[in-house]
Amino acid sequence: MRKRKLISFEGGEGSGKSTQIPLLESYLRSRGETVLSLREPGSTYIGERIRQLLQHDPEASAMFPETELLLFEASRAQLVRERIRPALEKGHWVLCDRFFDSSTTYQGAARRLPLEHVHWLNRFAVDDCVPGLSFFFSLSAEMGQRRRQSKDRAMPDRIERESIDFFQKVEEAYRRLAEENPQRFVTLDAGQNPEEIAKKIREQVDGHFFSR
Ligand code: Z5A
Repeated sequence: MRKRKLISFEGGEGSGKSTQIPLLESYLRSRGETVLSLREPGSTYIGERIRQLLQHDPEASAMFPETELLLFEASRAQLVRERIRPALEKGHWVLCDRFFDSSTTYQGAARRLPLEHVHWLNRFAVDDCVPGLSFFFSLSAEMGQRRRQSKDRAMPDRIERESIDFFQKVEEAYRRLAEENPQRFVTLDAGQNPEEIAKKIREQVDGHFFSR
């Protein structure tokens, strides 16, 4: 079976996902491919409204973890049906800045919601749209926080205000996920320079999608 041309970019905050997505997009376009780059939560009207509520609304600071999970899943369900599945059906590529693994690591591992509920909701939201390849940008939580602070001097959003312990749990959970799913995940050392990481990503994409 041909691999789904859906690639997710996962990892902690500041790990370099948003830097790499446009580089892979340009590479794929240079090969004549049509590419759609998306982010989670967001990338639909409904998803962007949910993003605002989840991250930036000062009145939403008392959100319960269960509510948070359901809002991420609602944004995802909309994104899959409105944009991801139609693009894949046309044979286009979809690059996603975070996808359902973020709910497993942030809401499951760090917020300690029952993993069986998180997995069930992930499946309900994405249906058959599972990535053909997922990159995990591995970086210490401390380094990620420093990078994020140097990029964005605005007030941290609701999730960015969590403790370093929270982000360490996220990083550990990603490591476990990548180990448990070696057929889908490629772990990248996100401490390397951006050009080196971009080269590794291109090599992996070539190997997974173009060399068979
Ligand atoms: N979340 C959740 O809890 N559950 C879910 O299901 C989903 C999401 C889908 C969305 O965050 C938040 O929602 C996120 C998880 C949660 N919260 N946190 N924390 P977002 O979209 O607002 O932001 P983010 O995904 O966390 O990404 P980010 O902070 O924008 O970081 P990034 O995209 O991984 O990194 P970057 O912007 O490419 O790079 C950060 C800085 O480092 C920047 O100045 C770069 O120039 C620099 N950089 C990048 N690469 C390098 C290298 N290789 N070396 C040195 N410096 C670099």
